[in-house]
Amino acid sequence: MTIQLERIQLHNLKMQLKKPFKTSFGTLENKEFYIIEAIDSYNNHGYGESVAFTSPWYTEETVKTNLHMMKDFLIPLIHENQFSHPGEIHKIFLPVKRNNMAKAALEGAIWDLYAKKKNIPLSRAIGGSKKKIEAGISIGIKSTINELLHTINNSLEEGYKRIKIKIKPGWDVELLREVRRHFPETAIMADANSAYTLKDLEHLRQLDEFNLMMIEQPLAHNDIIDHAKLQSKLATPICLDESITSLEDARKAIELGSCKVINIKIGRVGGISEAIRIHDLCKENNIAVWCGGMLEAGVGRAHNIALATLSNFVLPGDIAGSSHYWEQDIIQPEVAVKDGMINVPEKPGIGYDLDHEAISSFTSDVTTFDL
Ligand code: OSB
Ligand code: MG
Repeated sequence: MTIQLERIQLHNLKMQLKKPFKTSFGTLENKEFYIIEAIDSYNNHGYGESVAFTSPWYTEETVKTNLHMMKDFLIPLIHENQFSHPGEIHKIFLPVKRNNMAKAALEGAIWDLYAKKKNIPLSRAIGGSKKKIEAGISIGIKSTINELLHTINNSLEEGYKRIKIKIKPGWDVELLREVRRHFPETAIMADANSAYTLKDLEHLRQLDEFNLMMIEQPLAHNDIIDHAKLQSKLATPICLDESITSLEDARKAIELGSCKVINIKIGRVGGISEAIRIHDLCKENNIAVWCGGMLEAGVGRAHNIALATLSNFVLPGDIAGSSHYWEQDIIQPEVAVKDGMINVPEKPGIGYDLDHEAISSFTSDVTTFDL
């Protein structure tokens, strides 16, 4: 049965992070994004969240390019094409090159709407079966090693199952040595966000002594060749993040031996459907995957939780609880982490109610498209 959308609304929100989040590419202090609300002829409401930042330092997309793409290209494509399943949206969007976060935001709203129509949780609609998922935490670059050690300690007390530490040249070997000295058994990984090149090979080889679970995206955002060379010389598994933007990217990276792990982010790969295909390909090839994060508010976080219920998400993701990021989130109940686990909601769709009062307090602008 075709899904008949009557209206799409783009709610522009701005939320302040509890603490600034520093990476090798810059510092994020607040998050501006769109909540996409898709409404069908039966008055079902589906919600998606755009994940790009205001600056193009992580990938090329921004909050403004997301709006431009959705408004001028992607919503018109939804309007012109018939579909009966969210799995068809990826193909409908194919004429538009890249702009994966804009595509994923709209597709996500349609997935939620579809699951609500079927009266099943989103996790089940995509084929997931876990009842709980493991929560990991991503810790930004701090001013001192002591501050980092304290943050790690607090995160472990809160129950998080693995600690990811952001690194960059000058904040890496010495720091990880100290971290290992204090936390000899903890599951620890490092994320470089493309801060190195192959010229740093000898430097990066020093990381092998710390028994890290993996090193995430050490080299360029668009590279898989040099990562393959680096992986052949490193004992530590390489995990790709920025470099994997599609199923094709994943296939090539696996063929070349560029990584042993892939971080799947729904926004980076253009939606849940492509994320599932990457998950399946990795499973066939014994490549472990985990769900990455983009400092999402509640709606995006709910989509990540649903995705992480698929069977090959065998490692804890960057899916922390709402209170790690926000004084107040935009869903009810908020995402809670208990003993390092998050319960997968059982209600239809994303499984959380929207806190409309909170949403309006963060909203500066709403754009409506009648279809
Ligand atoms: O590289 O995974 C990343 C945040 C912003 C941009 C890129 C990344 C991250 C994180 C945070 O590591 C993950 C999260 O807690 O949402
Ligand atoms: Mg990363």
